[in-house]
Amino acid sequence: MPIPLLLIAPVPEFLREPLTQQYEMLDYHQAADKEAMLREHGARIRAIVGVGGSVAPPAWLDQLPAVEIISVNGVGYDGMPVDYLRGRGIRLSNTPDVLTEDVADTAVALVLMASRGLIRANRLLHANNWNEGASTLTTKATGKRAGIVGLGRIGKAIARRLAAFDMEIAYHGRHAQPEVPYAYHASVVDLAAWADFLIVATPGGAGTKHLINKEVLEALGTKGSLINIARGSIVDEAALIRALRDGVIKGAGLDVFENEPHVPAELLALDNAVLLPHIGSATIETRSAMAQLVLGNLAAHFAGQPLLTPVV
Ligand code: 8YV
Repeated sequence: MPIPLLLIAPVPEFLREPLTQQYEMLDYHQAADKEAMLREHGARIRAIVGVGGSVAPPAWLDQLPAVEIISVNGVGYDGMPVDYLRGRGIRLSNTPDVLTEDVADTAVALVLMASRGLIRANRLLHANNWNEGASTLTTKATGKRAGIVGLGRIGKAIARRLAAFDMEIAYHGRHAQPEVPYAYHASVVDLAAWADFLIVATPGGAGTKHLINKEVLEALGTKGSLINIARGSIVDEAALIRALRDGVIKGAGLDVFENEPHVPAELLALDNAVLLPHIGSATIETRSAMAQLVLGNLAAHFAGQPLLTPVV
C-alpha cells in the first residue's frame, strides 16, 4: 500500500511525477474542497510536501494525527512551527546548499539591474526607442558598498560575488562572525546608513518580521537601494512603497514579497523597483537537485534511515 502524502504547494513536474508514482499523493494545493479532503483522508496522511513559503499552523496540523514528516522543497521553513513539530515528533527536512549559488546569482543580477537601469533600457529598446535608452545615465555598481543582512550560506555567496565587483562588504546579523573578513554592524540601521546596496539574505519568520522598516529605509537614504532575495516578511512593504515613491531611497530589487503571489499595484507602478516573481532558485539544475532532496528525505524517513538534510 503506497504511503498517503499531502502536497500543499505547487511543485515542478519532475517532483510531482515521482511523488505520484511512489506515494498516494493527494493534491491539497489544487483541491476544490480542501476541508472535505482533510475530513476524508486527514487521519491517514503520513507525509507532507510543501515549499519554502508554505505555512502549516499547529491548528491545521492537529487535523493530521498520523503525519510523520514534512519535506520542504526550499531552504526556508519559516512557515513551519518547529517547536510544535518537535513536540509531536514530526520530522522536518529542507533543501539547503543546492540553491545557494542560484539565489546569490539572482541577488547580483538585482544589484546590477537596479543600479544600471538595465530593465528600463531593455524595455525602451524593445519599443524601438534607442535614443532614450542610450542617453539615460545610471549609477556605477563596481566599487560600491554592499551591506548584507544575514551572513549565512547565501549571504556569504553574495559577498564572494560582490567582492569580485571590488565592493566593500559589511554585514549585520545576530552575532559577529570573527572568521569572516567583512565588518560587522550590530545595528541594521547603522549598516543601512553605510551601504549603497542593502541586501537582505536572512531567514524569514517572527524573529525578522519587518526588520527592514521605515527607520532602516530612511538610514539607507537616497544613495541606497534595497535588494531582497530572502522573504517578503522581512521588509515592511508599505514602508518600502512609500520610500520608493517619495524618493527616500534610490531603488529596490525584489524577488520576494509580503503576500505572494500578490504584489501591490503601487509597487508594480514604480519605475525604480525591479521586480521578479520569486525565481531565485528557479533553474532546471537547482530545482532538480531540490526535488531529489525532497524525495531522498522522504525515502530515508520511510526506510528508517537518517534524513539527508534534517531540520528537526
Ligand atoms: C523556492 C525558497 O522558491 O528555498 C526557499 O526557501 O523560497 C525558494 O527556493 C520555493 O521553496 C519554491 O520551491
